[in-house]
Amino acid sequence: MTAEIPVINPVEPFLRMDRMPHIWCPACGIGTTVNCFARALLESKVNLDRVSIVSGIGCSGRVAGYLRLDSFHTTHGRAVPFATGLKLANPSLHVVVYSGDGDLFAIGGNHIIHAARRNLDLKVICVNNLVYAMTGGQTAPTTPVTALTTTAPYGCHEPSFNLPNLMEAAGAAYVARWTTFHVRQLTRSMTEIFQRRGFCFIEILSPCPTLYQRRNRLGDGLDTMKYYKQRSKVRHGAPTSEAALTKEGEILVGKFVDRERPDYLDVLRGQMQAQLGERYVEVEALTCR
Ligand SMILES: Cc1ncc(C[n+]2csc(CCOP(=O)(O)OP(=O)(O)O)c2C)c(N)n1
Repeated sequence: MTAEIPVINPVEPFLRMDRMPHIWCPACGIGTTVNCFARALLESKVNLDRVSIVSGIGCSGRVAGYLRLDSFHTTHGRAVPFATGLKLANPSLHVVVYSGDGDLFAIGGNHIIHAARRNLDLKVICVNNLVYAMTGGQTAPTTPVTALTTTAPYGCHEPSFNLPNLMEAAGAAYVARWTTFHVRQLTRSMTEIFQRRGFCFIEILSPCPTLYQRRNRLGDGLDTMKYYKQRSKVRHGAPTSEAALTKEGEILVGKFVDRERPDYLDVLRGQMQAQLGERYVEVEALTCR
C-alpha cells in the first residue's frame, strides 16, 4: 500500500478558498494570470501585509475578491481612483489594481490616463480579453477592427486602443505586455513591478473562449494558446507605436518601457518641503505613516 501524499497547490495559500468555485469559464485565462501573480508575490518576497489589491467590475474584476490580501472590489471603472486614495492615505502600501480592459479603459479610461500622467505609484494589471465578458461579450475599446461582438454583429468598425502606446504616452514608468501563454515572462514582469516606483502597467492578452473566440470562429482555449505561441514576437524595448493589435495578426510582447520619472508623492513632498521649510517635518509626521 502506498502512503497518501497530500497534494498542496502552492497558490492555495493566496486564495480565499471559501469563495471557490470561481465564476470563470473553462479555458478562460484569468485564473492563469492569478497563478502568475501569486507566484510573483512569492518571488518578490514582498510583505503581504503591505499589499492591497483593488478591482473594478467584470470577470477580471473578481480577482480582488478571490485573493487572500487586503482586497477591495470597487464599482465599475473606479478601481484607479479608489487605489489613488489608498496610496495617498497610506504611502507605504504596494497598491495593485487588477481589472479588465473595459473597466480600465472604457468607463475608467479617464482615471487611468491621469494616474499615469501623475506617475502615481500604482501597479496596474489589465486582463485584456478584447470584450466586455461579464455582461455578454459587447464591444470594448480594445476590440479589434472586423471582430464580431454582440453589439457589432457586422464586425467592429471602430479603431481600437493600443494600450501600451496609450500608457506610455500618458506617462507610465513601466509598460509590458504578455499573453496567458507567456506565464514565466509574465510572472517575471509581475515580480519586477514590486521593485519599481511609479505607475507600472502590464497588459495580459487572455482568451474569452465563450464570448470572443467562439463568436469569431477562432477555436477554443487551446487554439488561442497556439495562436499566442505562434504569432507572438518578443521584442523588449520595441516602440509601443508598433504594438497595435489586429484580429489575427502578430502580437508584439515584451517589456516596452522601464524609465525613471519622479513619482507623484515625491514631487508633492519636494514642493511642500521647499515651501514649508522646517515645518514640513511636522506635516509629514501628521500625514504619512
Ligand atoms: C456603472 C456601470 N455600468 C455598467 C455596468 C455593467 N458592466 C459590468 S462589467 C462590465 C464590463 C466589464 O468588462 P471588462 O472590464 O473588460 O471585464 P471582463 O468581464 O471582460 O473581464 C460592464 C459594462 C456596471 N456594472 N456598472
